[in-house]
Amino acid sequence: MARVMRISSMTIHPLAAADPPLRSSYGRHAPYALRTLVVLKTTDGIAGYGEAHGGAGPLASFEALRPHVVGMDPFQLSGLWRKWGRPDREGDRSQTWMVPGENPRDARTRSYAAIEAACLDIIGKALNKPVCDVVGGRAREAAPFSAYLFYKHGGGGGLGQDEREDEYGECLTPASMVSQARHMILKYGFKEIKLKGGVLAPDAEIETIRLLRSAFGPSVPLRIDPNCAWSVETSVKIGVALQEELSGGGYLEDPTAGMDAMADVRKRLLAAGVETPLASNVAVTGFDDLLPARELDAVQVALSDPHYWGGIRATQRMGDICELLGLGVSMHSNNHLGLSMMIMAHACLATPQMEFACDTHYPWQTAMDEILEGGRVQFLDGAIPVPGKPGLGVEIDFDQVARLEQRYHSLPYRKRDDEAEMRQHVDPNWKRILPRW
Ligand code: GKR
Ligand code: MG
Repeated sequence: MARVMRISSMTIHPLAAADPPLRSSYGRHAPYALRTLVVLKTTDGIAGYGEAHGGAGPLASFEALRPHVVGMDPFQLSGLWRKWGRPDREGDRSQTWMVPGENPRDARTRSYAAIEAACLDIIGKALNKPVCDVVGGRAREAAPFSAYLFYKHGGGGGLGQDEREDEYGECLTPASMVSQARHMILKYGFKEIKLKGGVLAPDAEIETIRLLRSAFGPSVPLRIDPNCAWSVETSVKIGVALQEELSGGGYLEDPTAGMDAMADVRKRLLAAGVETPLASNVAVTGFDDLLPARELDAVQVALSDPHYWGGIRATQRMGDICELLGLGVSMHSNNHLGLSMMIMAHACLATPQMEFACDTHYPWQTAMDEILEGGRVQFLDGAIPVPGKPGLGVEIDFDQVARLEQRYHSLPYRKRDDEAEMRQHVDPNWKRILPRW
């Protein structure tokens, strides 16, 4: 009988990486983004890595999960999902429009996702296969990503000695967004554009999209995501105004808050002859949102995320369900480092239904805070090819991890709070109001 491999240790590293002052309807990003690195080692001496969101909440969740992980066979992921991964149906309904990236109901699912990534990394290394092949093979040879544009204040992120060069500069006008797009596309080769909206008044954001359209032409699909900043009325007005610009593979993402309001926007857009799909990572955050989204016709493109939905295999399950329901699939992102970049790439490679270029915040992080051995993940024409190495295809630079971990402990940040940053630096009375326009 084959010898069973076991997880012999689990180490959790809380990390802080410099992050520029990006804006969204939540407020403004803090000078550091928090992440968590999970390192699993096996009795055979194989190390596997997972990355998750950061701060005190995730750390507690990983500690609670530890007794289930140490001693387990890394191949036995279904049992761990059954015990731990499934979303807590008794918990509060998703509130991602209140706290960016936080879905209280899915805390366990998110910690499961990082453990699964590390186990798949181990399995891939043991079998000498990339993770996308371990989970059923690749649907495409490279994972395409979009240029994720943000209005931002001047500053590259970090504080004091850690301050980063401001590669993109201040960007608070429609014209400067075109420069940001040109820079990012030239550097990475992205073929689709996502604009984070909900920051400037609607007319200025309409102008931004129009300028992007005339700068890049109809072969570059555009999407705009104001994170629910608009009323139904405003969403319809903008959807009608941008009918042409968002056509040809683009979409309107979370214009307004809540499934019913999204359904209302859709109904009114269709009545006006506008078929632009509505996408969501706010109204739809988990498996039990998919059916209502379809029944109400509130969402036509669901945004997956291998961190939030429960890993790479959950992303594949989501893709299958979306196909059955006739929904399109794209991928959401939040601040992340290179390890998550690879987790997202493998999820995309192995999910046949992922027909849109995925979101990524990667251009906003710098080489100085990369935790991968050999530096940053490389894009080829806006996409990440199947890596030549087994597992996730990357190794960790533990000197860098030590630096980012020490920094985490020296900083006061323990959870993301864009509203507080906004009050401190921009508007002392800032409060996130929905809808703002
Ligand atoms: O980084 O500010 C940000 C984004 O707004 C992020 O938090 C969102 O979760 O990118 C995300 C989205 O698509 O909603
Ligand atoms: Mg979104």
